[in-house]
Amino acid sequence: MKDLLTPKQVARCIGVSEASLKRWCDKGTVPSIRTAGGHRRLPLNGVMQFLRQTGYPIVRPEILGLPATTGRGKETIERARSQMRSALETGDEPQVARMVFDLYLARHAASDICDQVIAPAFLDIGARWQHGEIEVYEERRGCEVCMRVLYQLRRLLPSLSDSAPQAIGGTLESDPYTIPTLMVEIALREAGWRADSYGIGLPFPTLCAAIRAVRPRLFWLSVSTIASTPDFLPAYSKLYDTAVECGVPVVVGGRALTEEIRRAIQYSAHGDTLRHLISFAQTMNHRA
Ligand code: B12
Repeated sequence: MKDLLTPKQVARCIGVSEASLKRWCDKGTVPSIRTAGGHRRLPLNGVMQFLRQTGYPIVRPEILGLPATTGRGKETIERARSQMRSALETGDEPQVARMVFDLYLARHAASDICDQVIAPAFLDIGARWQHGEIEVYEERRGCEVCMRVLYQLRRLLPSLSDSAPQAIGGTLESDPYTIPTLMVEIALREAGWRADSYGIGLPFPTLCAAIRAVRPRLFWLSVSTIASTPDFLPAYSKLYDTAVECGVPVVVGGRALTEEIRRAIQYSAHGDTLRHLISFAQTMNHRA
């Protein structure tokens, strides 16, 4: 995937003349910039947003770095949900990518694709691993495929404004789950936040240090597993106090935050899904 495209490439991709494409650039219908030499260049994410809004059919998706079959049919959440598990289990990256990008082009939010298609597929994969129906390598390979496709999706999101509010987050020490925290980053970026996941396995003290140094407008914690509840509770409490001291709201979510744990901790918001997170983040952004 190249991040800047020429008018000729985009024209070939959607089957229109280069002259029409250049005209659209000049009218601002498609976002474009000029090189130092005066040539028009189109940012990939701007082209993607144009295609989403206009529904222009993609004739040559490979020019945008998308799988060759992208845009050949109308993908629905229901159909993708039933096919995603097997595509992930078999490591069929082009198929996973095609489903994700077709849904995105059909104007489904990236956060809904994560909540309603990818997360349920992994729930099934986990159950099938538990029952000995698939091998560990199949699950692990599916995670790698998913991460690569999510990073591609992230590059297609609209550009963020300089005044976008900042959000940071990640997972705790002993929590190796990479997918949910990346999904949170994508969901917040889609909602107009300058969101950065600091990754997995972060000790509590370093998260406190990050909150103090960065002072983001929002901090998230994705909790998929808790190694020891007696250790977690006081350490989390210190983290929350640090955030309050710095005026930073803490949003928590993830499979390990059972009702029992949630009753024992404080937080600004909890979400079962990315959609919950976005609802909260939108109310915060309006107060900016
Ligand atoms: C992939 C996977 C792994 C991989 C992860 C690799 C990676 N790169 O991330 C690895 C190999 C690390 C792994 C290890 C283990 N795993 Co595992 N794993 C899974 C699996 C299949 C998918 C997890 C996943 O990423 N799902 C996709 C995400 C996106 O879904 P999600 O977490 O639900 O997130 C959604 C919401 O929770 C929410 N959300 C999440 N974070 C946040 C944050 C905020 C702020 C908000 C608002 C919302 C939010 O939004 C997300 C999108 O909708 C799950 C099955 C399952 N139930 O999901 C098992 C599962 C969690 N694993 C399990 C087990 C048993 C293990 C191991 C013990 C296996 C072993 N014997 O070694 C180890 C333990 C590791 C540890 N230290 O805890 C069990 C847990 C059972 C239990 N009750 O605790 C499960 C449920 C499988 C099963 N059915 O048995 N695992």
